[in-house]
This record gives sequence, structure tokens and C-alpha cells, in this order.
Amino acid sequence: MSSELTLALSKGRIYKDTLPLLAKVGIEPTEDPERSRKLIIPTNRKEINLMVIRATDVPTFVELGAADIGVAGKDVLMEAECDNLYEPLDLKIARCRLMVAIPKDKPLPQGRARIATKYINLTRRYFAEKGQQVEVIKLYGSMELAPLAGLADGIVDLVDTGNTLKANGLVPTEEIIEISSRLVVNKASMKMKAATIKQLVNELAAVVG
Ligand code: PRT
Ligand code: MG
Repeated sequence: MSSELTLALSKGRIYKDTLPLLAKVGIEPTEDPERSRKLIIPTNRKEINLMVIRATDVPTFVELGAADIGVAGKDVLMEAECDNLYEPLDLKIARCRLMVAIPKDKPLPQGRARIATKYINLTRRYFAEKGQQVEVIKLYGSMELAPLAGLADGIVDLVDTGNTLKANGLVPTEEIIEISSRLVVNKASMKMKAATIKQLVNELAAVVG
């Protein structure tokens, strides 16, 4: 007997990169969440449903048991500082780096630099550990615009190819952490649905690149 499992994940690159892994373990959504308006997508395995939500909401849904398992970027997990989750598997997908970037030829000022970011906790922690005083400005997107617009001296953001930085006259200067997406599991689900979850984790572990 297998228990019902809900897997939370976000549209976009996480869904795109998770889909092939799910396919390799024989799980196929019955609808394309990129096209469907449904937020719960059934799969060919009737005990497994996908829940399609915002990337930053995945830890919340899984931690509070609204979903049993989820796929979330390490950036999102660390920023949310949720420690009431199991993180049994690095899926090695949606990889990138969290970096400090500054305008080309304009180093951060000696004094209290202003840093714009979506990742205020990670940014504060990083500069505090370096003993560098900074003022952190919370933004929800388009971080690259902040230095150009005179809002900040530098930014902390995710970098993949570096094209976005380059297109906005910015250069990466420091790597804060390497990011990939992780499988996360609700602690109560791990107890109550142990067999089903462990089997899925093992199957996925075997197909991770
Ligand atoms: O977009 P939305 O507001 O709905 O949510 P989201 O931005 O949180 O979701 P999404 O799908 O953009 O990102 C989900 C996860 O993908 C992130 O939490 C990361 O773990 C991972 N990921 C991997 C990335 C990137 N690579 C990435 N390059 N997330 C975002 N980017 C962005 C980056 O912020 C910058 O704007 O892409 C741009 C840089 O890319 P390059 O290739 O130009 O360097
Ligand atoms: Mg995005």
C-alpha cells in the first residue's frame, strides 16, 4: 500500500529541470502546469500530485505540511532560514551562484556600502562574517537596475551565465554560495509516509546527474 504524496514546486526553471528527473522515475504530469490554470496537477501515478506555487513559497508549504515534499533552490531555503525540514537530496538542477556584483570600474565605497538584494538575510550574514558594514536594501526583482539608478552601490543576486550582469554594466566580484535545487521533506510526512517517501528519494537519487 502506498500513501498519497503531494510534491510542491515552482513553474519556470525548477519545473523545467525537475520534469526530466520525474520522467526517469516514471512520474508524468497529466497536464502542463505552464499552460494549465490548475494549481494541483495529477500525475500518471495516482498517489502522486504536483502542487505548483511560487518558488519562495515552497519551504512554507512543505514546512507546514500543506505539501509532503518539495523542490526548492538552496538560495530560497537558506534565505527562509527554515530548519524544520529534511533536505535528503541535492537534485543538482537549476544551478547558479549567489554573487556580489558592482558597476564595472566602481568598487564598493570604503564606508557603509549600500547593497540591493532580494536575499537580505544571506547578504547581512555574509558581510557581517567579513566584518564589513553594509546597508541592505530589500528589492523584489530587477536588482541589476539598482546601481544604474543610483539606489545602491552594489547588488547580491543569482548569476548563471553572467549575461544579465553584463547587459547592465555590472561585474561579479565575490561568490557567496553555490546554488542548486534540493528535495525537501516535511518532518511529519517523513514519519507517516516513510516507505513511500524513502522509495521516491532513492529512485530520484539514482537518476540525479
Ligand atoms: O520569477 P518568480 O518571481 O516567479 O520566482 P523566482 O525568481 O524565485 O523563480 P525562478 O524560476 O526565476 O527561480 C527559481 C530558482 O531557480 C531560484 O531560486 C534559483 O535557485 C534557481 N536559479 C538558477 C535561478 C537562476 N539559475 C538564475 N539565473 N534563479 C534566477 N536566475 C536569474 C537571476 O536572478 C538573474 O536575474 O537569472 C538572471 C541571471 O541569469 P544569467 O544567466 O544572465 O546570469
Ligand atoms: Mg525569476
